[in-house]
This record gives sequence, C-alpha cells and structure tokens, in this order.
Amino acid sequence: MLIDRLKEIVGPKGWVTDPVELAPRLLDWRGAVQGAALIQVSPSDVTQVSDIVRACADAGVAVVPQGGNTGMCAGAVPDGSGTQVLLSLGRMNAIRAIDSANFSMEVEAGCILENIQQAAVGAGRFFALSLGAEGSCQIGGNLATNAGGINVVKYGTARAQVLGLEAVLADGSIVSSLRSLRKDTAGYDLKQLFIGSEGTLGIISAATLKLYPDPGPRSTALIALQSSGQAVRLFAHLRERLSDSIEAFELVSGYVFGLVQKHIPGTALPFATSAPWYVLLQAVASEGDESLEDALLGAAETQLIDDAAVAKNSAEANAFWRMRHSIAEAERAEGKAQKHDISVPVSRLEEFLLRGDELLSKMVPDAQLVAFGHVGDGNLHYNVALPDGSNDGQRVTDAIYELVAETGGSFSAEHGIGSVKRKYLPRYRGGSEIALMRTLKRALDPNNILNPGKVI
Ligand code: FAD
Ligand code: 2HG
Ligand code: ZN
Repeated sequence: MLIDRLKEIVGPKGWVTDPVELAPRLLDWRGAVQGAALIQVSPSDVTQVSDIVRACADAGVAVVPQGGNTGMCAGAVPDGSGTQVLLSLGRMNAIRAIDSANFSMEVEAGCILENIQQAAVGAGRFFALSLGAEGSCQIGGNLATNAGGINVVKYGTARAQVLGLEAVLADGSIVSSLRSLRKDTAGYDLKQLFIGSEGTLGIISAATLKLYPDPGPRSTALIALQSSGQAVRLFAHLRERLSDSIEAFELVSGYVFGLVQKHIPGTALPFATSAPWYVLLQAVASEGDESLEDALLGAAETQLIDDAAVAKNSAEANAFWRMRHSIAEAERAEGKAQKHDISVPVSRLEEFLLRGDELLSKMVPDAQLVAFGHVGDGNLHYNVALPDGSNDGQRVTDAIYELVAETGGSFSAEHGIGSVKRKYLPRYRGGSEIALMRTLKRALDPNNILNPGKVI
C-alpha cells in the first residue's frame, strides 16, 4: 500500500497523518483555500524525495510540494479530495557550502530565506533576495514561484540569484545541474524549467545561489507624497541621479500604512501629519554618485516630494522596513481584499494608476483601494477591499486585468498562478505560449502527478 511505503521511505520522524497537526499545512496563508491530504511526508534528503515521487508515480497518486506555505496563490495546498500526498521540504534545510571566492553558496531547498541571508553575511557576502515572508518562506518555494520582493530593481528576481539547481522529475529521477558557474552555454539551461514552475514540472531539492560583495552602509528614506503619480516621477528623477545605487523603491498608500498602524503593535510613521502616499526607498552609497540626501533635496526643490525622513541609524531604518514588511499581515487582519499582483512597464505606471482610479470610482465607488508595491519594477499590489456582501469581486478583477493588458502588463507579476489564478492564464498567455507550456508539462509530467490543478 502506498501509505506504508511512504512511511517506510521517510522513517518515523518524516510523516504526519494526524488531522490537527496537518491542519495549518492544508490552509493557504490568506486563509482562502482549504485542502486535504492523504499524508504529509518530509524527506531528509534527495534520495528520499526521489523514492517518494517514484512510489507516488507507480500508484498514480499526485504529489504537492510545499515550502513555508506563504504563497499568495494557494499553489502549495493539495486539493480537497484527500488523495494527494503533501511533500514538505522543511527537513532538507542544510546550507551545504559557501564558496566566498566564487561568490556562491549551495543550499537545500528547505532552507529558510532569512537563514540564507544571515549565512551570507557571516561569510562577508550578500544574498539579494528579500521579502516580508523571509522568516518562514523557503528557498525552494522562492525559486518555484520566482519570487520578487524589494530588491529586484537592483538585483533581479529569484531567477537571477540561481547558478545551479537539482530537481526530482515526475518519474523519480534526479536531474542535477548543481554547478556554480556564471557562464555555461553547454546545451539548454535546464534549471530555468523549474524556476517559476510552481512544482508542476519537478521538485526542487537543492540550489547553488549567487552571492554579492557586502554592499556596505545604506541610506533609507521614507517620503511623503500627494499622489501616486509623483512616486513614478520621483523614481525616474532619482534613478537618473543615483543610477544603480537604488536597491528598493516601494510605494505605499496612506490608507495601507494606516492599516499597519492599526494592526501591528509598535508601528508609527515619522511625520506629524499623514499623507495620501509614501515611498520607502533604500540606496547603497556609491562612489561618484550624488548622496541620497542631496538627490532628495533636488526633488523637493522641483516639488516632487512633500516631506522626507531619512533614517538616522539602522534601528530607524529597520522600523521603516518593519512597517513595509507587515502590510500583508495587516491587510489580512483587516479582512480579505481582492488581490491583484500586477505589473506594467514603469513608463506606463502613471497611466495605469490614473485609469485604475477612474475605473474603480465608476464601477465600485464604495470600494477601498489597498495599493502598495514595488514601483521600481512596475509591480503593484493593486488590491481592492469591497464592502461586506458585495458581489462585484469577479467584475472588478476582470476589469483590472483588462486594464493591465491594455497597458502592456501582466496579471501575475511575482506571486505566480497557483490554483487561484489558473483560469486567467489562457486569456492572457493565449495561443502559442500556452501551447508550448502544455507541451512542456506533457513531456515532463505525462501522467500529471506533479501539483495537478496548479498553473496550467
Ligand atoms: P510555498 O507557499 O510553500 O509554495 C509556493 C509554490 O511553490 C507552490 O506551488 C509549491 O507547490 C511550490 N514549491 C514550494 N517548494 C517547492 C520545491 N522545493 N520544489 C518545487 N515546488 C515547490 N512574494 C514575492 O514574490 N514578493 C514579495 O514581496 C512577497 N512578500 C510576501 C510577504 C508576506 C508577508 C507573505 C506571506 C508572502 C509574500 N510573498 C511574496 C509570497 C510568496 O511567494 C513568497 O512568500 C515565497 O516565495 C513562497 O515561498 P514558500 O516557501 O512559502 O512557498
Ligand atoms: C508584498 O509585497 C507581498 O508585501 C504581498 O508581495 C502582497 O499581500 C499582498 O498583496
Ligand atoms: Zn510584493
């Protein structure tokens, strides 16, 4: 029987069937999608992952990989049938090696992102991926979703942090491309198949990550603005003056920071009066570039900013970032908003924001926009809280996604597709792209056992 075979593979510490213990693993982070599972298995090495997948393939049973379960699209939650196997990577959490001279690090898929960042710092290096869930999300989940976060404007998404990868295929075989090379054109770049595929093409078991030199001290500023369009113009202004020194450039509405102050203890804005919009930005000190303070003074002279607070020390900078990283939690505490993780070219962001305002005020005047995001990447969390009992959710989402398409954007910027956005993929990735995605899925997982019902 499959269940006995799985218990045998992982040993007594490696499985859970108790419903109480399983419960938090079967509900997605937003509390919107509830699943069920035959068993949760937690392998301790890649051979066990391979044996689990082979046993499931032989039995024709689906496998759902799960990291920290912080994903926003319910991709890591099994369906409600109770027949799927939940494969948790959490026990595979070793940082195997740091090669300081090569600026690289080899890690297992279940490593918590924050532990990777700290290990890099311990070796005098910097790992660039950073996001609000970093204390609990795992690198395997980050790579499987091609996570973005706050540092994309300078360093790129999760995909850009990977030199090599090891994955287990749908028949249980192991593909190892765990090289640590910056240049390697020997054949297809196979690791890219698995990055961003949300567990539907293979189970990521380990990765070689790219490290950077320690960027040194940063300047962090919180800036008050009258309009979201001002933020887009400020970004252009500062990027010209500070070039690649900008690590993060985040937009947050006054309403959203109000939610943070309401729900997250010990948070406060450093201004006497509140503003409709804020930008939180971080820049590294770069020789030859203007200082952040001087660039901000220049922006104030041209009325691009209303007020600004530059962090005087790391405690103040951390307090600003704590407010930013707590937004998702504060929004969840206030009640579920309709999420739209969208991106448009930065050059069309202001147009999108203006047209979005117009659309919402006509369509759902009682709705509350819950907007924030990574302006430097053209990625907004354009979330909408509808009044209790409203039936407008679907209509609003459809209209926003159409506007995104008209402004040259994507309806899924950094959270992936999971199960909740799957129905939109054929509309916005139609024709030849979706056909090629299906060809890849069929080739790599002909019996559809890897995370079925997700993405495609
Ligand atoms: P999970 O949620 O466990 O899984 C996500 C998907 O990856 C699922 O489809 C799962 O099946 C698959 N998967 C997981 N592990 C593996 C593996 N080893 N092999 C193959 N497939 C696997 N995302 C951003 O991009 N930017 C942000 O700024 C950001 N901020 C966040 C802030 C908060 C407070 C929260 C709760 C979430 C945030 N997220 C953000 C969303 C989320 O994508 C990330 O938290 C993270 O990348 C998910 O990692 P995880 O380990 O929790 O993955
Ligand atoms: C963030 O940027 C995350 O904080 C979460 O991507 C976005 O909760 C959201 O909508
Ligand atoms: Zn985000």
